[in-house]
Amino acid sequence: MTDIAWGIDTDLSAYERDGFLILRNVLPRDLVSRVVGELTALCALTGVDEGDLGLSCSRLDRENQEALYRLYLAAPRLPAFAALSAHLAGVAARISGADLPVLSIDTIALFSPPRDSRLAYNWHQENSYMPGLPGDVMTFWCPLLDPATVDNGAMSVLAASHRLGRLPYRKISRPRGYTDLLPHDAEAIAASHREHVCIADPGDAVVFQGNMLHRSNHNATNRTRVTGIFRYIAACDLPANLKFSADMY
Ligand SMILES: O=C(O)CCC(=O)C(=O)O
Repeated sequence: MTDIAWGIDTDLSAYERDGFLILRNVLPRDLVSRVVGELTALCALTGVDEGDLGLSCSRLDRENQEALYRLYLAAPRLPAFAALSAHLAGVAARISGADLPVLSIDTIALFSPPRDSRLAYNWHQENSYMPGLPGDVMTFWCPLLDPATVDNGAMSVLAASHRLGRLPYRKISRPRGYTDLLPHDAEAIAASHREHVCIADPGDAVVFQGNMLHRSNHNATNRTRVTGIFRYIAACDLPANLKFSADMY
């Protein structure tokens, strides 16, 4: 099973086998609501308020991408976002199983506007973006506002692709400074692995290993999909550099 309810006796073995797990109801609902409330208040500071965060972000993407970018920068600094990160660190510690602390690498609010190609990522491995880290990065992907569906471009993963290890990649430049690190033979790998579209509700999380191939899909709705991304490593070493930034690759 890769799709399980989170609880004290949850069987986590599929994380090793398939490279990912869908954890149902792993986030406290009141905390997710607080994140949405704080994000909505932050978004209103841009002067755009459609009375709905998903529609406001879509309008910002059309009319003021600079303001949407500033919202993206500020969002992970919100107190409720930090509380979610602290909550998931406990889950990460349990999944990693090691008797060691877990380090938070970064926290991101991903805004995925309709009909967007700029913020939609092709197949990639998280580890490619973090070459300086000593261990495997564990990522939690959490729909925050609306359920993640096929229509709004929920993330896909390729089951068991983490077993391929770190793959060589090509850098593909995209508009406005974005870079894809596309593994060689990504399409052939996609054809030979089971693609799983991560349909999930706010409160659920998909947790996956650093070498798991995954990508965004096209958002065909009029609402921006809002996702929290939380990344951790087990502190198996004292890393020389915990920065995760574009200048590392
Ligand atoms: O939600 C998405 O669009 C995919 C996110 C993703 O690829 C990532 O966080 O690395």
